[in-house]
Parts: sequence; C-alpha cells; structure tokens
Amino acid sequence: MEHLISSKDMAQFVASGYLRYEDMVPKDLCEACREEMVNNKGYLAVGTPFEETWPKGTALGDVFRLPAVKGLIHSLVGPDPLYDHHAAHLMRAGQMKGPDMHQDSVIDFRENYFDIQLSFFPVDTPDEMGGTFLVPGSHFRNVRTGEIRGYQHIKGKIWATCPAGTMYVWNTRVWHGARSNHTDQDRYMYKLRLNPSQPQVRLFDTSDLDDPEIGKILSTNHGWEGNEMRYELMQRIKQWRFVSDQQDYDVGERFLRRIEYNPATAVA
Ligand SMILES: O=C(O)CCC(=O)C(=O)O
Ligand SMILES: [Fe+2]
Repeated sequence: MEHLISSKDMAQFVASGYLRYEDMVPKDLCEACREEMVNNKGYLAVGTPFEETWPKGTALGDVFRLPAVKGLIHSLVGPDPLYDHHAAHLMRAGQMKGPDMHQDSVIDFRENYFDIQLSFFPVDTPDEMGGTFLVPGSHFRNVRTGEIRGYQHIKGKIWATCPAGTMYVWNTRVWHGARSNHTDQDRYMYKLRLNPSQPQVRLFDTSDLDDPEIGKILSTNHGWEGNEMRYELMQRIKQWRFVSDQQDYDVGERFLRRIEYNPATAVA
C-alpha cells in the first residue's frame, strides 16, 4: 500500500487527535465537489463497507479514492472501513455561531478503537470564514455531546484556516465545533466518518517505529493540559501500545509502571 502515514505521524494522531494535509485534493476536483455538496443530503447505508456505499464516478467519490486519501484512511482504520455517515456542513455568508463546543461520539466509550472523520474544505477558507475548530489532544476526555457547550475558548484550540483542497483527519472524539462566518461567501466543509473493521494495529508505515522522536511527539503539551498532562500521557501511551503492538512501551517517568506493578506478585 502506498501513501501510508509514518509512525511519527501516527504518534501525532495519538497525541493530538488530528492531522492536517494541504493540497490533498486538486483544485478542479474541489470545484466539482463544492457543486455536488450543494445537493448532497441524506445518509448512505450506515455500517456497510465504505467501498460499496460511496458513489463511484462522483466528484466526492473520486476524492475519497485519491491514492493519498486511501493511504491515509488505510493507515488509521484499515483497508476496508465501514461507512458511518457523512454531512455537507454549510455556514452561510454572515451566519453567526455562538458557543458550539461538542464531541460527536456520544456513546462510543470503547477502549483502543476509534473512528475517524475526514473534513475536507473545497474552497479557500480564511480565518474570517470560520473553519471548524478543534481542541488538540481532547479525545481522551469523553463527554456527552453538548455537555461541554459552555467552554468556548480553551487554551491550545486551533481552527481550520486553509486553502481549497485541504483535508483534516481527526479522531471522532476530539472536542470541536463550528465558527461564525464573517464573509459574504458560504462556507462549505465535507465530513465523512468511517469505522474500522479490524483492530487498528500496525496499519501505518512502521519503518520508523523505533524513532526516539516518537516519545517526544506523544508528550506534546497543547496548552490546556496543565498539571493533568500526566493523566493525558497515560491515555496516549495506552493507545500507542495498542496501535504499535508494543505492549511494554512507556515514556519518561513510566507512569503506567505504577499501575501495572502488582505488589501481590512482586518478588522482593
Ligand atoms: O461546521 C463545522 O465547522 C463543524 C461541524 C461539526 O461539528 C462536525 O463536523 O461534526
Ligand atoms: Fe460535530
């Protein structure tokens, strides 16, 4: 499989919950997608193989079959993911949005497994246009949808300001929301959610799996963690152990050791 993401990128996905790709989609295809998005409503067959549900020969169908996009999908949810849902998000010209922080997953509290969402911006999306915001690293904090709506500004929050053709891929559990569109142009964002159909273990390019940078990437502090950083790091290490199939992996002060050390069985 070509275009798999590197182990370092995977570590970044585990730590921050998202990756950003500029120039993922060629400009002519972007324009065709924007036209298609205007009329694209309703779900396809939820829970069936993505390859069978997604319409071939459509502009959006072509986007999700670009080799780089397929490689990205394969790296995170495997070669045969299931279609979960899609949505053509539209923020009208001049449309204001109040506090909107939320998490999409609602009932998905499984350990290790995660769904992904691809957010594709088919037109240039400057800051004033209100691209989707994300709170990097928040995906281990499971809440129920809008329970967090009161938190509008969080240290470390980022938002999509990007040229047409940019794609973000994110763990469905990342806290996020829509922003106000202060321009006189409608803002479009196409979101596709996929479920893994096999354990997400070593699906990415593992040739740099032993790179010492990985520990540093996993330890990224996004700004909001504060003293809770240790707790976040533990969650990330657990997920890294799973995706990399390195059951003893640990970093720094080896926090997981404290949980795993069992005084009842320890030999003096
Ligand atoms: O419109 C947006 O930017 C946010 C959309 C959203 O909440 C989502 O894609 O789940
Ligand atoms: Fe959402």
